Amino acid sequence: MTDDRPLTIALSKGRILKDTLPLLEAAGIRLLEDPEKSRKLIFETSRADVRIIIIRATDVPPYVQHGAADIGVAGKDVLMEHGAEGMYEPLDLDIAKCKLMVAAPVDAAPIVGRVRVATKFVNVARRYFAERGQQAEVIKLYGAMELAPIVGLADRIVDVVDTGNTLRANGLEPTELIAHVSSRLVVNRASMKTRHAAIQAIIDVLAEAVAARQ
Ligand code: PRT
Ligand code: MG
Repeated sequence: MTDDRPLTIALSKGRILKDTLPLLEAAGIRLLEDPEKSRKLIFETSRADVRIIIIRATDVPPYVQHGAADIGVAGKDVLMEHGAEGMYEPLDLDIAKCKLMVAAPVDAAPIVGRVRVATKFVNVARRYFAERGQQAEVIKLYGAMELAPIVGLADRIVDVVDTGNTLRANGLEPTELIAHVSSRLVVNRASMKTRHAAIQAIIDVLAEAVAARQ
């Protein structure tokens, strides 16, 4: 089966876009304008058969899962939270690295009984504390998790940490590592069959570009 629609790649602005563009260049895919300076959401590329859509980082998995994008780049944190249904994860791009961690106020006392956890990663947090047999009340937030322990909304937070500066600036410290995080190439399962040659060629070139950077 052939498909004449352009191959659609879903990216998010910020660190993922910045670190993915040089890898895509190796595959001959260059953006014709800078998304960071545009309000457009769909961008043509130097390849007539490839377009790039720019969406929120957390929206990349649903777009790829449902086939609105054939390929996407998403952090492992976002993939762990969303689940991998309908997608392959063929390549670790080794970019946008960080850690998913539990953090607590500096020198906090151990929690006896139920711990209150503020996070945007509610599924990851529920799974993590359940696996350890610790009762947890998980409170969904959309940002500024670091504030929650300061104002008494939660005892702990679960968030991604890079330098740890944001935690430190708010009197918190990382206490437990949940997972090492980097960004992954994800591919819609149906696209992988119907557009196999085009997609496999991109995976292969990206894999080479990633290896060349190590
Ligand atoms: O920003 P938006 O709400 O649109 O979505 P997002 O935060 O999910 O997107 P974005 O672009 O900020 O992050 C995309 C992906 O980059 C994440 O899903 C992670 O996989 C990865 N990544 C790598 C990070 C960081 N490093 C990181 N440091 N994502 C977020 N941060 C945050 C962190 O939570 C902290 O608040 O940056 C802040 C600074 O971190 P420190 O530890 O260096 O102070
Ligand atoms: Mg962000």
